Amino acid sequence: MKVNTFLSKTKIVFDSLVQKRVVIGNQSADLDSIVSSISMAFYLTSKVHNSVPYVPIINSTKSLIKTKKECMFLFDYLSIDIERDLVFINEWKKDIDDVILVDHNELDSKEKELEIEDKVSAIIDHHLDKKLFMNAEPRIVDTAVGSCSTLIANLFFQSNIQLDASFAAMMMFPILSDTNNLTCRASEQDKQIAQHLNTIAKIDPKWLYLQIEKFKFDISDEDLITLLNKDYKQYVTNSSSWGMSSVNFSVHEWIQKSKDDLIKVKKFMQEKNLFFYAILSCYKNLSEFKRDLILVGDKTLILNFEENMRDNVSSVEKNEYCGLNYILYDVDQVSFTRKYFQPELEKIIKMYI
Ligand SMILES: [Mn+2]
Repeated sequence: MKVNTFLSKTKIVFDSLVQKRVVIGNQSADLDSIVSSISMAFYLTSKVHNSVPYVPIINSTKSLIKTKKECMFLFDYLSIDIERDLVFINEWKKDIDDVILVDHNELDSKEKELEIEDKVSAIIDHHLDKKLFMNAEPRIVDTAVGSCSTLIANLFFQSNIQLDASFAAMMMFPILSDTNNLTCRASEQDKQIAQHLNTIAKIDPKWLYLQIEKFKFDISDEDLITLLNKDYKQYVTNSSSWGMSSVNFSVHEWIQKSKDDLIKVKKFMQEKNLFFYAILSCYKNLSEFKRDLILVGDKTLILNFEENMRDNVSSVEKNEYCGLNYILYDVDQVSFTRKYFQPELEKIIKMYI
């Protein structure tokens, strides 16, 4: 079965009156989260003959997804109509009685509001294990892989479920994207799975990766707030909210050029009620990938970071502007993603609040 055929079936189920089982990715709703939810829904549906389809749910809004050019490229490639074929989290319904989490293993604040705590029955993820939902089955949390889709593709290969070329191609998108075409953060398993998928998908991985990269780094016509929202995650530590965006431009360069934008950042934080906000970049300098990081918060918190952030970053600038305190770092290695920094930052925040 093709991906778009499967999705149209799930949409019928979602709009009907039957009890629903859903698969939901993380709140950043990046390629990995979207693809993981669709492929896991198909895996669970295919495992049982004549099963009512599991419905993948996109953990974001339609309007935000439309700003993500690499996601729109994926939908285009698979002839998925985002108006017709996809379900978004704001369409949540009361008769959903089984929730599978992919690409995350704890509930975000929006999910908590939906009161689904006692409905989570399975987890497939590659982030730091928060040891929640210990009775979930399966419960696979493997931080070694670059992409959650690798873990789901592996489930397919361990079963005898037929995989259409469209599904195989779809799962290659996040694996190649998250590992820079298997050159960074790629485990042996990512490499093997990508190769295996490609025997079915038969696409040139180099071409596919370059296309994704082109769309991901094309920020020419975007305003700052859209860019900050595109790949954003919000966390709660000791009942206070903080957030972290991943962006595709150098934060240092941006601050140097347009310091006034920090006022927009201040507004962004106020709107989301954040006491602390981090922006982690991944950008291309000549042909090399680099990262920098800015941390924004009150004076004491920033001082706390200055004293405790020692590993894998070097401080570039600490400053105050329009009542915002911030510290700017160069990140030593491009392999340090948000997945790495989130628990690091959380540790330091906990010392402070
Ligand atoms: Mn992921």
